[in-house]
Amino acid sequence: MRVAGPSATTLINGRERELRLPPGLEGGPPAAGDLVEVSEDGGGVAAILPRASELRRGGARGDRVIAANADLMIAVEAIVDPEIRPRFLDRYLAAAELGGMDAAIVLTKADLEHDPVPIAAIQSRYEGIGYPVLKGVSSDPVLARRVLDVIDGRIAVLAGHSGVGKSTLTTTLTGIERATSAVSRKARSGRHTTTDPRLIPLPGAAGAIIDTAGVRTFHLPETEPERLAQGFREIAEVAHRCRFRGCRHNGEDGCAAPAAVSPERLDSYRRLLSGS
Ligand SMILES: Nc1nc2c(ncn2[C@@H]2O[C@H](COP(=O)(O)OP(=O)(O)OP(=O)(O)O)[C@@H](O)[C@H]2O)c(=O)[nH]1
Ligand SMILES: [Mg+2]
Ligand SMILES: [Zn+2]
Repeated sequence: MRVAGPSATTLINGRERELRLPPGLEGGPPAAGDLVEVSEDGGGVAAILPRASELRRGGARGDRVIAANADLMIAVEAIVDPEIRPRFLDRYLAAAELGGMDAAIVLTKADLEHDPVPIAAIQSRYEGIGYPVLKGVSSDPVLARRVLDVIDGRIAVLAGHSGVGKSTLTTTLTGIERATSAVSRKARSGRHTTTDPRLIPLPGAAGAIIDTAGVRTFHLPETEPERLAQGFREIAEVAHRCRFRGCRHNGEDGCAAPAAVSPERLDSYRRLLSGS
């Protein structure tokens, strides 16, 4: 499903079809991965079906659904160019947990010069809490094969900042050419290349990939403070051991989080709790 102004590209029995989007469509606009009901005349979208999951991001103009019905979010982060930022990674992971998806991490640009020591530390931190972490080069079929193993026939949405290699990896996974563009060295943050987020079935295997448009900064949607810990699986797991019910894990007496959670992850959580 690709939405362009008043119409959406849909996949019907493996063929792409443009369908009209009626104004005021309930729950709309549809997002990549949405399942829709086709109108009686066959030319439009009649309804968006209830979603099994949602990857949402926040923003000044309200939330946006980046992908619907994905089983798995793959957070794509470049090791360098742009520099890896674990705080951002934690926001994506929280968005996946809160949106009802499993998550994994792919670290790209392993071919570019970098210090391996902090990268190994990041890798073991996330593997320690159960997220698969793969490292490699987006255009390398060896990495793609390992990503396919993690996807394991499911629908996976690739999420991450602009210029990290989502579209390059999508092309390696699916053989379908996706627009990519070089990261501007000066801006470092990269240009926004992908403008047509869409679901692409994986060739010769069950499952599909949703390549999304990267952003410069990713914000979580507004989340109730008491719900935020659900976005951090290892905090949620120990919360029942905190002395106080409804503990915010923010320096309270008898909080179980500091002993069980890495300082970096706890810091990410607390920053989100304080709205930064
Ligand atoms: N050296 C190297 N370059 C890479 C790698 N992955 C991606 N690139 C390059 O980084 C640039 C951006 O890659 P894209 O695949 O367009 O990134 P994207 O995440 O889709 O970016 P947006 O669509 O803006 O969100 C391109 O020039 C790619 O060739 C990698 O593993 N190694
Ligand atoms: Mg892209
Ligand atoms: Zn606590």
